[in-house]
Amino acid sequence: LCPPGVLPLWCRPPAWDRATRPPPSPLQPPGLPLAPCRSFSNNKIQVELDESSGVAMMKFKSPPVNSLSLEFLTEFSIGLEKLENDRACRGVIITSAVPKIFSSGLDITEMCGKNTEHYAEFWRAVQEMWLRLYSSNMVTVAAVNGSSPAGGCLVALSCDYRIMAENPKFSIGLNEAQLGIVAPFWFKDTFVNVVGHRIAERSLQLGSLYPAPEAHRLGLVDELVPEEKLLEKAAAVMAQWLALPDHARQLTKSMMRKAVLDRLVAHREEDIKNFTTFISKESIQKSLRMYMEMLKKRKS
Ligand code: CO8
Repeated sequence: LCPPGVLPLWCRPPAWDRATRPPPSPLQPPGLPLAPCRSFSNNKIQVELDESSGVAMMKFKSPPVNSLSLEFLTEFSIGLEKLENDRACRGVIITSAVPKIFSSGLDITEMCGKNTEHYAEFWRAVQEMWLRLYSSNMVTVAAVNGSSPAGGCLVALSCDYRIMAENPKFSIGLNEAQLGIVAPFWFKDTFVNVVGHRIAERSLQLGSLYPAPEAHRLGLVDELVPEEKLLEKAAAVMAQWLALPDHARQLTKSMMRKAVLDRLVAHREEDIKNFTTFISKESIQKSLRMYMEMLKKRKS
């Protein structure tokens, strides 16, 4: 049985089944063979797998801000599982179809004013997404083409390589402390594994969001490129990583990440309990409500 938040294979949306090849683009010169491409889509995420290169492009398309709702997380995990089990797929580039936003992180409305059963289901879906992404055998490249706070940053941190658009208006970081909440140990572990203990400790305590150039300086992202070159660069990096034999790269990745993954797997139920207890506190609910109001005020 699948845990709540993850749909069992037999009741997954038919849209995720093998789609027929899209009609030829009007730009495609007549007579030229089409690159074999399969696309899967739902109302949150679009995936296109180029079978000739073995690379999938996963685009978040949940406006206005690609917030990671229960539905989004469920579709994300399904998409990753589907690609993972597809022998034609060796790597995935994760990016956004929403201008200026990669992902605004966990959907705060899922953590506000709901009951404990809902919080538990939501948190299990967050864990599931991270476990799948962080442990993926595929090469995972984040093409961060917009702001990426908190859970959005976690998605990027969980990939093998991060390339960000060099726009200083785009920021990234684990800003949980600014919301009056605490990033769980596995967010922290993932962050430490990328930037090191000192930078992670300071950034987590201050809930720092870094503009792209600063994020690059700190090693939070590996490369900055002009936005229009982002996907081209991601494809080039992917080709470089895929040039190595899969088994050696996969075993190395597993060796580097296993301890952190095992820690959550061993404490999964306890982590869900901690989350539901923490998020149900009236003081925490109040902080989240105030934060949402601040977002709305800032807008008007
Ligand atoms: N969840 C839900 N709704 C959101 C979120 C979110 N994370 N982010 C933005 N929205 C909503 C806004 O409230 C607004 O709603 P409405 O249109 O109804 O007023 C709409 O999306 C558009 O937002 P903005 O107008 O702010 O859009 P901008 O393009 O100006 O800015 C930003 C986009 C930069 C993403 C901005 O919205 C922002 O900073 N959002 C907050 C991001 C954030 O702080 N996320 C943290 C979420 S918590 C998390 O991911 C980890 C939690 C770990 C849990 C640990 C617990 C123990």
